Amino acid sequence: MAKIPEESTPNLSRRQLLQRATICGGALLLGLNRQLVGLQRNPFLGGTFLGLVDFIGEASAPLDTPIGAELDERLYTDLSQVSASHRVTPTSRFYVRTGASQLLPEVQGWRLHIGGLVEHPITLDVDTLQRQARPIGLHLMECAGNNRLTRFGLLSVANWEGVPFSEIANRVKLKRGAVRVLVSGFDRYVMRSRTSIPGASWIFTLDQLLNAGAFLATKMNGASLTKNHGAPLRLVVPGWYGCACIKWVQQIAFVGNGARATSQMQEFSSRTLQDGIPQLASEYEPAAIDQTAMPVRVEKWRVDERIKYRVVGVLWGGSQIVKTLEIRFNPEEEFVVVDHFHQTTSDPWTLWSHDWMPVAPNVYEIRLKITDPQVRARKLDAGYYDRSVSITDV
Ligand SMILES: Nc1nc2c(c(=O)[nH]1)N[C@H]1C(S)=C(S)[C@@H](COP(=O)(O)O)O[C@H]1N2
Ligand SMILES: [Mo]
Repeated sequence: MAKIPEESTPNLSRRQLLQRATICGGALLLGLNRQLVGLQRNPFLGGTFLGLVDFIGEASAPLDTPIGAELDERLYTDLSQVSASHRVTPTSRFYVRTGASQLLPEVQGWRLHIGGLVEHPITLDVDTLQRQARPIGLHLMECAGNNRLTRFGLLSVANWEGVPFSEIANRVKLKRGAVRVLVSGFDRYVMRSRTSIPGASWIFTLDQLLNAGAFLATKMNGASLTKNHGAPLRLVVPGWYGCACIKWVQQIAFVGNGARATSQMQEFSSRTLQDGIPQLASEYEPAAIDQTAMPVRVEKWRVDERIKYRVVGVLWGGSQIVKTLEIRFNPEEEFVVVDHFHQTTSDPWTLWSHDWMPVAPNVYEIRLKITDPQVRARKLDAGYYDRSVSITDV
């Protein structure tokens, strides 16, 4: 597989570095302990939780803290906090891949234009859409550039509300040949980005949007969208990478089959595993997330005078329910079946855990494998989601 370009971390200000230094340690552990008590199947009950083992070889970017501004703004979610009772990412910790522009218009008076190959273009005000919105449920979002350098923190789950795309499409009568849909958001910024090309829009086939259950979100986790998450309107395409989930949506245009790919589609072509950088929208594969899995924390316990570890992780992506998940602790070791894994839905993520007693102190590179036939797991199998820990105590 070709090398996938990485999301780069903007430089941190001194203040941000200082903030970071103060949030480590105690508070996190306390919070975790509380969550662990809430875990249903805890094979280590009765043991003492000693702490988390850090993943090594990943960037030291701060987690759960906004850094940078505008197009370069990022927030990496601390995934070590995910548990059965914390399946949804609180909005203040939901990842941010692009911050809101300082030029973003006010929400009052925001309009959505629906045009292109339609009999009569229409303009909807945001109030109309907000009145039409309803609960949609939990959906995961992941940036296609999520990787070690971002500590895999460009991955989150929210409980969404919004208007199904089917209802938006029903408001207009399509002309012949209107088979694709161009969704565009507001994208003018004051600052010049160091890491991204401005201009967020994506072209889907109408069927792709309908089959995925795409919707225009107005709320997440019970409150209006925040500016950084696309207020007042953002597209969510369940199962697709975040780059297709256009924020600050202003325009929906029905277009023909020959439409050219947008700059956003081209910018993300290798991260969405396209073949080269196709010129036409029709030459793009859906930017869907393949099935994948990774550890999110390694817990260290003392149980009956012995040191034991528990690896907790998530599995997400794809559209099939996976039966068997396997784990390997170094390329020389064999894959073994993950102890506690049972998937019931492919969206959002599924938590799994595995009890582990390493044989010797060592650096272990943890990789997961999905062995079900016919499951595409290209990034997983290429080692893209490998995470390493250094074990000193066995
Ligand atoms: N208008 C607009 N929408 C956008 C982007 C953008 O830069 N501009 N970035 C996309 C990318 S790359 C991702 S991963 C998701 C991130 O959404 P979030 O910041 O709410 O997590 O938004 C997508 N939508
Ligand atoms: Mo992204």
